[in-house]
Amino acid sequence: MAKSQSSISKDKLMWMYETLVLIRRFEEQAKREADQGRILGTHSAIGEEATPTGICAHLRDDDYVLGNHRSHHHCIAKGVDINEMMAELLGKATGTNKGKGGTMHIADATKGMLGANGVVGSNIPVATGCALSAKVQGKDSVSVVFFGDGASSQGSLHESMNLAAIWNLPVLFVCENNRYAESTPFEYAVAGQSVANRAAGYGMPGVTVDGQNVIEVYEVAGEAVERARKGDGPTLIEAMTYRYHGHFGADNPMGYRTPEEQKYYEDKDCIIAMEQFLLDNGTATKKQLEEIDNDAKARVEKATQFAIDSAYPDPSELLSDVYIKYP
Ligand SMILES: Cc1ncc(C[n+]2csc(CCOP(=O)(O)OP(=O)(O)O)c2C)c(N)n1
Repeated sequence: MAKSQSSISKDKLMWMYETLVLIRRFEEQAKREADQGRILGTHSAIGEEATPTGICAHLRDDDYVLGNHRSHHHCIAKGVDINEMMAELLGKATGTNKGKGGTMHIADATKGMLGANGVVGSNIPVATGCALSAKVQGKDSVSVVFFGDGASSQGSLHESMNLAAIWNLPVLFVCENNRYAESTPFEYAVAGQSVANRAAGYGMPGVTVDGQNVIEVYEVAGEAVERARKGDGPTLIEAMTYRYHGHFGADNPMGYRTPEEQKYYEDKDCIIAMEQFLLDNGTATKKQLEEIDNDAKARVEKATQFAIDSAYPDPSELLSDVYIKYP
């Protein structure tokens, strides 16, 4: 599966596997919640678990992550509590945003998850600002922003990459290239057919990585995070990945892609590949992996019950927390 893995500790490998599985089980449950009508729907991250997992494996609570509209996997990989996440999806007062943000605004500043965001491309300058703030304050915190191939042609990315490069800011620009912006194919919409190549225009490294391979993402991210932390500036990473479900809600029409293409990516599934890797090199047994999966299912079930049992926010809370003070 990977080029080199000898330097990765067993704890880190197991954390990555647990995180991949927890995201997958959470997202499956989010779909069930939508099917039962408890929520209107979500932008599913099933199929795309490996990118934030491999990257966040290098991050601390005082590093920043900024997401987009499809961000449950970013939040879980950054350590946000899944009880609070599920409660947020259901609009409950115990949610990360006290039930007033929903799926596209999940945030937990104590974990450095500064927010998902429904406006495509909008968090890229925010992440750049976080990196500037860390630099000005003399901290070695790193800022990471995740965005899609659709967002990669937004002016906000290009303005941010330029500033990050001239100011040598500690930021990772991470494009999760899942090949479609809603139904618009990457090949049609992105000139030059590569997001990573655009880094050259800003004098920063641009790396393409297999976004279905968590170990490869981990290795590429390790170099980029280290570079940012020691003051050597930004990196652009393009992770080639795929979303298994429709753009929003699992039942969106998907006539714009073929069953063969879907199968190609499902055969490269990040969880199956990681399982095989852990078994082949003797890091874990089949039984241990099954226990991890069962544990993830139990945690998601508990989170769902927590969310269902929680109260809705009181109407008197409507205007509170409109502005927050960063801790
Ligand atoms: C500024 C803006 N334009 C359009 C939209 C509508 N919209 C929501 S998601 C999306 C596609 C984004 O595609 P991409 O960035 O590739 O992310 P993906 O959904 O593939 O993860 C669009 C056009 C929006 N939310 N914000």
